[in-house]
Amino acid sequence: MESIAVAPTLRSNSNKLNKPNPMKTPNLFLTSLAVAALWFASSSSSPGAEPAGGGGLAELKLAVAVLHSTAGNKCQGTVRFTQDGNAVKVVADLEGLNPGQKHAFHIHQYGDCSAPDAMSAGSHYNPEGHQHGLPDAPSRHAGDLGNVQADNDGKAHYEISVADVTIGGAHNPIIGRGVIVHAKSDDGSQPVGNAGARIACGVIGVANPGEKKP
Ligand SMILES: [Cu+2]
Repeated sequence: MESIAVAPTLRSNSNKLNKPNPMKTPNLFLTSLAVAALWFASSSSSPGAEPAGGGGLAELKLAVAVLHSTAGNKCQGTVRFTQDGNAVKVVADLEGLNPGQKHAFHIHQYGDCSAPDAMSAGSHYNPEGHQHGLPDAPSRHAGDLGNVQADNDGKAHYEISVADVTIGGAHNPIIGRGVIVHAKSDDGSQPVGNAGARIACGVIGVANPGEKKP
């Protein structure tokens, strides 16, 4: 997106002096060049230093999201992602849920939990423009992971394997995006399953391969 969008803007800037903030686009362009240079430097100069990510995001096998409660809620937990061939296995361990209740569980578009209600994470991660659905539905968002079932202590262990995303590959990468737990269950209805408020939010990041599950 960057190079395609930026190049025409640079050309037009050189012809039009009244364009607002003419330095902004070149700065962005140089920044992205610098980031790209750093990317190549880090991926070529540290063999073996980071087995899970030394070859770049496309080779990531492990990711993790640490979920923190949103304002007024107490849900928290950890979600681990493992690339397994063409599928990603998702394993969630959560607490602070409503005892005995199902809670919607999604990957959302942005890895931004900054808003107190986590609305900053955007809507469901849906890069292919599908309708919303539960995991067994013929059409669903890539981020539709269904529901977790809380036990009588408000804890949930949930596992699901999904084939329509990758951790950092070319096909619907999830690294850097958000994970949301909702107050209500996902009933599969349009547009987002009637799942209510967001009670926990986390960002999918590169997992420490040495970190063992408790
Ligand atoms: Cu959601």
